[in-house]
Amino acid sequence: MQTPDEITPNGYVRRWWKEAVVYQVYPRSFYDSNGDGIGDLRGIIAKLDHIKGLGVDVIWLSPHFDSPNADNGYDIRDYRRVGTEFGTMADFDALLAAIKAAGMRLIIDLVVNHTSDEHAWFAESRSSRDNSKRDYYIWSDHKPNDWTSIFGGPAWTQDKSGDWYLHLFDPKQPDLNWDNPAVRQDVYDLMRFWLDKGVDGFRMDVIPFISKDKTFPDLPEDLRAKPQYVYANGPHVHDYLHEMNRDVLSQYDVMTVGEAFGVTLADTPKLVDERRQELDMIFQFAAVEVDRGPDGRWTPWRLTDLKAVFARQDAALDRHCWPTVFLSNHDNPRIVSRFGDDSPQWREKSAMLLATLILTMKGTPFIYQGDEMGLTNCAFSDISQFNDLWTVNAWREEVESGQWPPEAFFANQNKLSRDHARMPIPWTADGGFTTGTPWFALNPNFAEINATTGQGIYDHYARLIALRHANPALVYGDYEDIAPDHPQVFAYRRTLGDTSLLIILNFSSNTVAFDCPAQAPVVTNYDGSTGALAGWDARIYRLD
Ligand code: ISL
Ligand code: CA
Repeated sequence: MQTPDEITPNGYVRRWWKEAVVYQVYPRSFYDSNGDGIGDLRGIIAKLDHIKGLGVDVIWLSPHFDSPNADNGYDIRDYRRVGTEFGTMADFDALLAAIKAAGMRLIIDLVVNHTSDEHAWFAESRSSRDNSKRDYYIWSDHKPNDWTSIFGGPAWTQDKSGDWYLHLFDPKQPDLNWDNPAVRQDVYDLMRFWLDKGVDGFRMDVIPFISKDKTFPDLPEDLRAKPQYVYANGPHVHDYLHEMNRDVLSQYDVMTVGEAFGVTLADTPKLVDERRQELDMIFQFAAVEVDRGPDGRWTPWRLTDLKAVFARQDAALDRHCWPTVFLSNHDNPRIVSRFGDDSPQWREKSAMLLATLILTMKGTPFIYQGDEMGLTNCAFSDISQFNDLWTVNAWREEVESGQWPPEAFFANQNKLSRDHARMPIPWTADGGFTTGTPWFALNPNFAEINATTGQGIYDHYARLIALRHANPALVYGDYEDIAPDHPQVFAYRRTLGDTSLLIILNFSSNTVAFDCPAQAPVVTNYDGSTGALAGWDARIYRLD
């Protein structure tokens, strides 16, 4: 018999994945166990105590599949094979078993908007116009419209047959044709393959892009710099997600989180309202876009804008919807450099403050590897130092063409590049990522900023996660911003039944007077803080 759902005093259905804290591993850069310079699955097993010690519940593993790595694994050649650089299927099974033995769960990346152009389906599909897999991808005998790839350049490429295929990302990432029922069945089968192994769910890459408007209108002028808001609004996205839920996901006790690139806050409930049976949660991009201008380039951000995002998110989602909380991942800069202060004086305090924010907000928190060590952005000064195709393409299109001076390009990339987060993890003052040559350089500051020097930040994460697990109010509690207009202090209450917690965060290096309770905080990043807020002071009070 099924146990009846437990409901919180404010009306949420309790679920394990709402109460979980997730830690993202980007396997290429986590830890190399065999000296070939590439992080691997055995490396994750070797460092599992580090993850477990934080107290997290779920690991999200970025793609570990066979891939030619045009986009570091987000271009999959074979969904049922482990990339040779990461190990074998036996290593995967050992990793999954070790994660379960440690009392944690594992979700994997589902990248099915597109495959690699080296996937067997595409090899067949492009082989001739009448191949049985032709319709697995999106072909046209002319270039249908002016859509652009998210990575730059046109989204249509002409192939050998003379026809054009659609790729919303790199030409090596052709988009699958989800209108073909055989494609959907094949995707559902590969999902079952991993679910039957015991994985606990999926993070779904750019999932709102799966349905295309086949009338292929040109991009509207106002969305030319942000075409994701067009691509995410295809006609059948909800039909397909509902079908996937009904046929696959609902048969397992798993969690799903869709990467909702191009989805507005207002449209979020359509994907996650539990009554619609599509996805459990999505990553909404509003918070990580506070420092992006209308052209997508970096622009200074204000705390009041970030607070407004959390307030709007809370207003947009009722008790039938569940949010995620994240300020970093493998596509974003380092959290402390972006939202904190990575100068030697404030790096540690501000990293702890940001941890406090993420772990006391309503929604499932996602921590990105290395943020618990206080890792920072890198100061890049030459195009040869970058790995990411997005940056390399932008250089070609914007700098080599003379549109942008190199200094402006580097200034922007040093704020926003995806490569900051993809640098190998410095485990020790000697680097400690590999005994060989790393696939990508470590941040040159690794002697000072590494897992050992980051122990204080790590311990703070662990304290906060323990506090969250002990206080349902931090998970489910109502959210109330008590000073939305304050330019430096972010202060909010989380209330559930009789329990209320007050979180006060000084987002500045200045001492700031703020009305705080007289009692001692239950968790703080300063010893016994009372009185005015010190620089990057972060305090949690229990009010009952
Ligand atoms: O990374 C970005 C810019 O910061 C985004 O534009 C990103 O491309 C978008 O969020 C989609 O990301 C996902 O799909 C991409 C892959 O490159 C990303 O790593 C992945 O997270 C294509 O699969
Ligand atoms: Ca390796």
